[in-house]
Amino acid sequence: MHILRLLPFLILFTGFSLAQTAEDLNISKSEMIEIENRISSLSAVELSERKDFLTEEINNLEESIKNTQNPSTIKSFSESLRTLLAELSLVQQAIVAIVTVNAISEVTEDKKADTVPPVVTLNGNANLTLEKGDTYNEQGASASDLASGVLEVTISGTVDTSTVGTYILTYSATDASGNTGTATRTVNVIDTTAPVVTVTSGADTVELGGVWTDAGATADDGSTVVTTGTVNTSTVGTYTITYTSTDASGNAGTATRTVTVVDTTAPVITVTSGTDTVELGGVWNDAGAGATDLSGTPTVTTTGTVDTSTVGTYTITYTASDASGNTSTATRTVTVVDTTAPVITVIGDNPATVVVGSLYIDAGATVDGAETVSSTSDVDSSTIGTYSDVYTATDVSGNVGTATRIVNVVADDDDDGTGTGTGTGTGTGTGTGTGTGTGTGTST
Ligand SMILES: [Ca+2]
Ligand SMILES: [Ca+2]
Ligand SMILES: [Ca+2]
Ligand SMILES: [Ca+2]
Repeated sequence: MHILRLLPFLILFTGFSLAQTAEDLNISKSEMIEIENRISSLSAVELSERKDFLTEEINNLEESIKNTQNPSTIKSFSESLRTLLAELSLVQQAIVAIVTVNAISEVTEDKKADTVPPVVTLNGNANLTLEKGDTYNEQGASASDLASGVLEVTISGTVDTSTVGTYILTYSATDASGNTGTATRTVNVIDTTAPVVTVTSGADTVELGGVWTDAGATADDGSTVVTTGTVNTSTVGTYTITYTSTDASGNAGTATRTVTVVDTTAPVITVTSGTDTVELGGVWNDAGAGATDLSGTPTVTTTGTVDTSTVGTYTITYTASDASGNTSTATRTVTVVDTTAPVITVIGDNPATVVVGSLYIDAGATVDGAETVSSTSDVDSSTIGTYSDVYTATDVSGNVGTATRIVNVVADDDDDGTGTGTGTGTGTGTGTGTGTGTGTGTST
């Protein structure tokens, strides 16, 4: 039993000189010192009980991890597992140290039968962490036994790097006397890689008022893709669709799609029906034009003028513009016409009376426009009868205005055959001119 009292010394200075470092055990130096201090006060029996306890706890934790989907719970369990595995490894190391000293004592002092199991030493770390999908390389272990020498190591357990989880590999060696020594390696397969989300190519420019269909996205690990964001095809603009995929370990990957709603369609413009034939000198009112567009009511501008003082054909152009700068035009044709004939006013008496034999002078006529008045006359003042002067004026549009003066050539109302009388007459016409007329007669 004196061996047990030597245990702290053996563990700290002899046994542990062969043990793994804190780094190997995946724990901090302070954690390792804390565990060592705790173990060094344990007896061989207590160490054995502690080993059984730890083994059971580890098995329970591993079972819990397998049955848990929640990534944060798995993380917490894995943290506990890591500490327990480190302690188990140190406890086993302590036990090995004890049995080794025991064996030395037995071999050197008692020459008893071999009751000491082989010591199994791992090649590489006792705790490994691999990313899901990595390759696990088995580094093996060696075993030696004081009585049997170097022994073959049997490995049990498997590592599936395609599945997140904690895997325990057990390395065993049995000596010639049937004593079995073991060592374990813990391999944690974790997933810290976010899914890579790839946006499926689609038609992402859509006409205002059109239909946009989301081509979606895929995750490289087959995780579900959740889509957020909307596209309002009734409003021109740029929209972002976000695709998010979260794997079972809570890693999230995202990708975005930009969708543009454009308006490339010109407004529809309609000329409002109006009165578009206007008399020269009259008033024309523009009935305007209306326009519609999916983006809202377009502005309509009008160009062109109508000069109602000049006969002719005029074009009015209406232009409608939408918010995206698309334009439509429409035109209206306005015609200024002259359908009004010149108005002629006869100057002087109408009818006019002329005594037969006297001189008849045409007093002429005026016109309301700028036209020239021409006239014809069939008056024969030497012969009693009814005659007429006909005045005519034609405007530039070919409208003809006429007026007629009736001229009555009458007999002298004196029946003695003589008489005197005077008469004057004036005449005006276009241009300048004067005319005089005299009449003579006799009277009693
Ligand atoms: Ca042995
Ligand atoms: Ca992943
Ligand atoms: Ca438009
Ligand atoms: Ca006219």
